[in-house]
Amino acid sequence: MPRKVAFEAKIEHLQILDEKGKVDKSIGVPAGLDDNRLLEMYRWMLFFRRFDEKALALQRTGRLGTYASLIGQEATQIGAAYAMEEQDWLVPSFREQGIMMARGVPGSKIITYWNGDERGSMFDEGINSLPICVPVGSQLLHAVGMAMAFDKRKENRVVLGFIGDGGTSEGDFHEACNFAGAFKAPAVIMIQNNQWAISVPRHKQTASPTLAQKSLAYGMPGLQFDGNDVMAAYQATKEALDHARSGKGPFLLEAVTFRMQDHTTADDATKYRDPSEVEAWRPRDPIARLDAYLRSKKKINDDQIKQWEEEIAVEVAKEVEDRENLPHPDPLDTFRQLYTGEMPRHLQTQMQDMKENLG
Ligand SMILES: Cc1ncc(C[n+]2csc(CCOP(=O)(O)OP(=O)(O)O)c2C)c(N)n1
Ligand SMILES: [Mg+2]
Repeated sequence: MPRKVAFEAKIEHLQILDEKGKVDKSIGVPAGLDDNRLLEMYRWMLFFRRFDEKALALQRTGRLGTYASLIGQEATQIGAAYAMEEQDWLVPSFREQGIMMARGVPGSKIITYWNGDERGSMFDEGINSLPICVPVGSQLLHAVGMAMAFDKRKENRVVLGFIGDGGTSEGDFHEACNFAGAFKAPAVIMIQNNQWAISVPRHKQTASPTLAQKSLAYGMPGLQFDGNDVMAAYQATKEALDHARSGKGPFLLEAVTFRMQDHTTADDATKYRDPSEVEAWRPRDPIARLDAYLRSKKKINDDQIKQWEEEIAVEVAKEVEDRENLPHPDPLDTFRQLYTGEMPRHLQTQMQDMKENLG
């Protein structure tokens, strides 16, 4: 007996700028990305990379606790940053320092955070970003909850929440997606699929051929894009944010990218990852790709890059200096920063105890 189709769907993949830096003519450069903006985005990507290299060097010389590098993932983060509007909120995980900085979080805060200092989680009023979040997946519940609140208050804000490929196996991811779908929350969930979750490869994470298709179970659209293509990252995020902003509910994005470095400085990827895999991704480098495009249009040259490199070296050094010039934290802040409301009695007692022992 013939059966009716109960549900049918497909997941699209978007690429605009190919590995050689050529634009797909059938799509074209996204409206909203003129050459000047593309140059700004290039400079930011270079800044992210140099900032990360500096952070890795600080860690190796004992000046930084630990660090999670975004090298290889610059395009997704800057593309998404440019697609957001001023009033939108960013909810990062722990590898989103690029988009955080592009949204106004000072680099010194990122370094302060990774030094285990809570002042790295305190941002000035007007910076619409939550702090770094290490418990995998938990940040998306905050993201969707915030989006639901903005919706109830009729505020024109969309929340962009980030998660990794590994994070999609957490219950928190599914609960966040379910709430977002059921309540039509103005939220965009961005999965940065960098192919690895510490030592677990993407193919062992889930049997789903794509991560974007997880959207279907929660009644929201999903789109996969080339995460090393800055134009696709911008376009995909823009479409998703527009969708959420217009009251149609959430959107799930999957950026297909690659973690070029170790998971964090506490990891050694050579123990579980074949170096040939890293080499295979090198030609897909997001910065080189935009470089090739802008050179072909004669919008960039070696002199300009050299000037940026010099400026960026000074800017990165300034962020480190700002961090290292901070006065030592008060150990009692450990207690004070846990509660913005009233501190429970048992913690007050412990705090008093510590105060006396500190002398
Ligand atoms: C709830 C929880 N479980 C385990 C960890 C340890 N941990 C930190 S990052 C990570 C893997 C995350 O992989 P993915 O989501 O792909 O993000 P990526 O690190 O690749 O950016 C794990 C297991 C954690 N921080 N939180
Ligand atoms: Mg990952």
